[in-house]
Amino acid sequence: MNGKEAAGKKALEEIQEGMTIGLGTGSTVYFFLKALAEKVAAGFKITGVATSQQTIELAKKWNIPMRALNEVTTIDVTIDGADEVDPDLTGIKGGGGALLYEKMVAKVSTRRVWIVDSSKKVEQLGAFPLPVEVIPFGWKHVEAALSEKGYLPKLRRDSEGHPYVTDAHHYILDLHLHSIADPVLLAIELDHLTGVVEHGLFIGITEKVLVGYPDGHVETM
Ligand code: ABF
Repeated sequence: MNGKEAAGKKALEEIQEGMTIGLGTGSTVYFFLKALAEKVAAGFKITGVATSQQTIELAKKWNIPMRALNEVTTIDVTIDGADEVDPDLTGIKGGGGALLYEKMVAKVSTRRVWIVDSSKKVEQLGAFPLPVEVIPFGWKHVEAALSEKGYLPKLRRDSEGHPYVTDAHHYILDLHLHSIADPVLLAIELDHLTGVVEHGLFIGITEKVLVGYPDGHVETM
């Protein structure tokens, strides 16, 4: 068992029957969904709310009952992955391109639990390029404004070299910052940049992080 699988399975302990659960996106969440689907197959009653088309497809494949975000008033707990997590439980998310829907679902959720492998733990955020979701209209001007600031933006492209398009039909500029000394300040700056829809700085948006290690043990942050 690897760290992702260990954390994914451990997250089952956060779930009770009858819950509405936010279902995150990514390869760590894959293990959580697989384990959850086995409980559902054995009669465990829950309702899932997905954070991406990718997760919707997995849920359909594994017969996990789903509702759209607009069909629920609250979500009891959301289980999601992350690309980096610092000691304050601030994270960078969006490597999988789902940051907007992930942040929407997280903000509606009563509790949020991230599941990561130990490679995601960092002292300071920024080695992982920070995803910034932008509208396609005028994205080159947003890119220029971010370049002016020295943030080294790079348009995310798909395997064929076309601009990567999110589930919400936006583009993503990844900022190569190397380190982020003040995530709060940067988040405020990005929030006020016209054309930016959302960014991958998740600040105060999780209560617990389950960190899986290669030997299968899971640490709680
Ligand atoms: C998702 O989990 C994304 O925000 C993030 O990119 C991803 C982490 O990916 P993985 O679990 O595949 O390492 O929430």
